[in-house]
Amino acid sequence: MQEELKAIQEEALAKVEEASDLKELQAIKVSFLGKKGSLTQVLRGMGKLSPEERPVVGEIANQVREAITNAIETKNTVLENAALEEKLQSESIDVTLPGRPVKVGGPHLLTKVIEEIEDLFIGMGYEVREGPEVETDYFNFEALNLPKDHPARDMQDSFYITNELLLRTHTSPVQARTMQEYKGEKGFKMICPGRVYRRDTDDATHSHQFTQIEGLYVDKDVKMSDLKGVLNVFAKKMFGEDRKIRLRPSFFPFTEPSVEMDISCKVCDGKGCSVCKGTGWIEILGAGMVHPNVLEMAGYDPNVYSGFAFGMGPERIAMLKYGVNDIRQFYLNDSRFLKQFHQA
Ligand code: 2NL
Repeated sequence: MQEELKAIQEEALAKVEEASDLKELQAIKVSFLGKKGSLTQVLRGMGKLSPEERPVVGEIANQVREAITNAIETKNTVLENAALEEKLQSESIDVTLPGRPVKVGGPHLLTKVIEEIEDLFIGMGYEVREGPEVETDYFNFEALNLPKDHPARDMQDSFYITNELLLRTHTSPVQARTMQEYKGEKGFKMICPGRVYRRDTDDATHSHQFTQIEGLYVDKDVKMSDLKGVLNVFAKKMFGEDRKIRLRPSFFPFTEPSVEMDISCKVCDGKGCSVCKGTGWIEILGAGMVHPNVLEMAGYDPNVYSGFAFGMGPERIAMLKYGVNDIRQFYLNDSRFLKQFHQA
């Protein structure tokens, strides 16, 4: 029996030594020390031994069990370390690999142009104001010298919500509201950028919703020459110092006199080409001296105060500056169009 135990120990130690993974080691443990394991089987036969033999064999059996248990434990640690090492190796990250590029968005071209115009006027002391897109008939038309029966109300077909409410057709109501807020008591300079709406059929140059930036300067002694000076600075900063401007007489119900401003064509430098349709000039905006009726309705005494106002379409400005030939490009959000205007 002692021989048998020795043989089991030898066999067990050899197998443990050869075990190549934890699963195999566990199987070896069961096959020797488990309920039906070979050591257990031998120990079951101890009952047949004589009382003298029993303690001797018992001690040897314990030694064998301990030897096998120790060997398994040692091997277990070795295999566990090996398994951990392999896991670390296979899951290791190569920190020297270049990162995957992250796609970054940027402001819309129209947003950039609007912000550029805002910055320009902020630099000249103008405050930026916004107002509601759903307006009252009063602020959108009445306060701007467009009474109910005024033919200009047909000129710009509007989206009415009720008899008194509509989607604003220009940003002028923001200016009318601002004048009213200052109660005719002091001068101010402001611009108001924002979305406006008109019942137009969309095509390359028309959209039923678009943006506008209007400016207003009210004070004692504001003159037409002030308007011309400010517009000249704007045109040159926006389109280049070598641009020239000219003012042509025009008509708006809310200004008198009214003008339209052209800049000299950048493509042909005023000689005449297809871009300026042979005229050498490109129309940029409308402007004028605020109509006395508009000042008066807002609470300003037109005998004491005067003002100039102007209005422009950022889409048109952006189209001219960046060579965009269809206004609908601004609203389609086709990334192939948009990403051309992202700088790194
Ligand atoms: C254009 C022309 C213009 C104004 C807008 C204005 C506003 C007030 C009083 C007087 Cl509160 N005028 N705005 C004046 C002249 C022209 O816009 O062609 N816009 C795209």
